[in-house]
Amino acid sequence: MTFVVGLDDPVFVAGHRGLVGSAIVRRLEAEGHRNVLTATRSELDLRDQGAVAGWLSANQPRAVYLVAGTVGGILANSTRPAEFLYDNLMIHANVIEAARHAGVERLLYLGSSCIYPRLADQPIVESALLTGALEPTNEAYAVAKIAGIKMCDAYRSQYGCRFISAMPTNLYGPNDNFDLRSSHVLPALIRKFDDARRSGEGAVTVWGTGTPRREFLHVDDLASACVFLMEHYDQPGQINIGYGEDVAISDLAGMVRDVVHPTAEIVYDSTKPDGTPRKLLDSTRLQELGWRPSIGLEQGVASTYEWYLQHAGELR
Ligand code: GFB
Repeated sequence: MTFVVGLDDPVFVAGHRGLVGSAIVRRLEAEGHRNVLTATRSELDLRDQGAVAGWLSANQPRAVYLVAGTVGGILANSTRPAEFLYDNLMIHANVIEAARHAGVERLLYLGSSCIYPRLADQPIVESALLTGALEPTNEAYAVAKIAGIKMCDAYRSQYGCRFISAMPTNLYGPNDNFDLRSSHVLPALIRKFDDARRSGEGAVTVWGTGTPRREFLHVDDLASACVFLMEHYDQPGQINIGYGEDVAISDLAGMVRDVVHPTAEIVYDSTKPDGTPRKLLDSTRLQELGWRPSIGLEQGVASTYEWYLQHAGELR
């Protein structure tokens, strides 16, 4: 049941400017794909139903990577729930419906590990979906993401669309968001330690208690998993994409400190939320299909910091 996407076949990456979309474009181009379709936000607002329908009908992609969305870290999620719900629901609904009408043969929809219950058994298996209450700090985003999974499944069962859903763990890498108001923890820590190093500051503040555990996957590994799944996976329900190990936020902070500003002291701000205590994915199903990650966290932190140093000027 391998799905072969020819090197000249049109493939649409929705969300190509983001962390994930840019990595998928890099991956497809590295594999020799010559017809990767993209559209900037000013060219195509994915929340605009008519525009999305027109664009897909005109461009006729064979395959779609639906990796666009309004995303952010714990603070952005908890303070902008309306945007996280509206933008993501509209984007998923518009692209999935337009893909059906345009006769798209395969679509990969990307969610997030926050779809699982806050206190799910660890590591989290796919069948834990909708078995318990969500983490309040990201409930809006999770509800939108769950709706996307259910849309793919509903379009598969009612219309026969071969649309799949994949749920990645926490991601990081080049083209991440380093804005401290909206970023995830790993780019935030790189930025905070680098700012402190540059200004001669001796202490760096880490939000929460440092005890929550998170699993981090480099986005180049994620892109390789997405391309692999597009070609080798065709089932309803979501499939997890994880690294296989997690670390405490305090361990991550120590790791970033050692790379960026080794003499800095770490201070915890427990007035900031911890979020979910742990979310380690069980990625057995993906491993059984034959995919494995290749970039370890220490190596990934070091290379992401290198990228940040090269681009810090543009990001400030
Ligand atoms: O990465 P993060 O924002 O998202 O936070 P979640 C992970 C942990 O790192 C939390 C702590 O316990 C934060 O309190 N942390 C420490 C920090 N210092 C910082 C900092 O400077 N910035 C940030 N952002 N965190 C998000 C969800 O949850 O993960 C989304 O809100 C999505 O919906 C995404 O699922 C993958 O892992 O808590």
